Amino acid sequence: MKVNPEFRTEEKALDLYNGPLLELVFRAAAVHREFHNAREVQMSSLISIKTGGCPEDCGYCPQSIKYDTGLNNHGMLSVEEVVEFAKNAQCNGSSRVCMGAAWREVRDNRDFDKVVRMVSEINKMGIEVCATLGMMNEDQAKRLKNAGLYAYNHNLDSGKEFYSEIISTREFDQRLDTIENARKAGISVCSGGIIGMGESVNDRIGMLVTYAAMENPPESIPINALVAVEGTPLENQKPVSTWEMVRMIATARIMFPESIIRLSAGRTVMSQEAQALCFLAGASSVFAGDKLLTTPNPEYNEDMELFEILGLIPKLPFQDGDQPVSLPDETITSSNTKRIRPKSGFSPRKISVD
Ligand code: SAM
Ligand code: DTB
Ligand code: SF4
Repeated sequence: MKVNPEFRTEEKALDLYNGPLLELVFRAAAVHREFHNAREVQMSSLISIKTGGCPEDCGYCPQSIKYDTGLNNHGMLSVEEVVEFAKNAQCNGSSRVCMGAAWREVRDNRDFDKVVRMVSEINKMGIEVCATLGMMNEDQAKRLKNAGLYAYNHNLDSGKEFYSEIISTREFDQRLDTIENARKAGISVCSGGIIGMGESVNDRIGMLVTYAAMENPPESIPINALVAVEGTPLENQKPVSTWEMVRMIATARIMFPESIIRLSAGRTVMSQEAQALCFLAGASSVFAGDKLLTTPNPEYNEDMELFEILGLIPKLPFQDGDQPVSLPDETITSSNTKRIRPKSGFSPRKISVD
């Protein structure tokens, strides 16, 4: 059962979210045990392959060019750097590596060629590869799939009404289009949201109901607590309480019994007890490693200590789907590049103009 038909409407889902907390957790824990091995936690390691300088104005994001957050921007990492990161992540028990780029959208240029190579190399290591690169069209999604991409992360972040209050440079419906393009290419979808941005409970539920209306809801639903970064418009937001996080996770677990519910950003300020309650409420995944994209995350050793206390174990890769086959990449981009006139004595080279 991908979506629980009982909670397809906003009214029903709201009742569920607002119900007595311990009843909600109890029910979520039961659903979790019916559909999953509740001892297993899927660990994903995040790496920012291109950091900062993003033209979008997402009010929560330290990587937007519109806000001065003192971030150390960097251009594309090399394929070797990313493969090295993936090897470490695999040794530490991660079953998935997720590569993030501070892009509005994927462009058919040499940076994308590089991402395709990264996907192929990491997939061949026998670990799930995810990417979060902004908007992408169907051809780009197919190219990533052919390279061996397992999942694509593209969050709706909140309900449609609240969306325009935090982002003005793109539309909610454009997010839906990219999710659809990933689907058409046969890529597993990771899509969720952030709580604590000043949205109402209706906005949170609005997002979940949008996923519930999809023919195929996301296989993975990250629930992030806002990391309020100085310099962003949301820098002074009051932190979300554990109870709100638990309610959101439990509601998502009951609505989407088969999906991975990911306890995502915000764990550095959560106690072990609070995280334990989130696992009990049906969270089945975390981001592992001391950094998310640009902000801190619990150290690997801290997580292992928590897993030991709670009797949790890392989930192995490809338990929910087959490993994709990495096909040779035939689309090496030459558009968006132009030849520059060589100075005497130099051989011609190409520069990117995107
Ligand atoms: N640029 C791409 C995009 O927006 O889809 C990919 C990277 S973007 C940083 C990925 C996701 O990180 C966002 O959709 C948002 O949900 C999450 N995120 C960004 N900043 C955050 C913050 N300060 N706190 C919590 N989550 C955040
Ligand atoms: C998701 O839902 N959360 C992750 C991942 N998908 C890409 C990102 C969280 C980013 C938190 C802020 C930062 O570290 O820059
Ligand atoms: Fe850019 Fe993504 Fe950050 Fe928005 S969330 S500013 S699109 S990197």
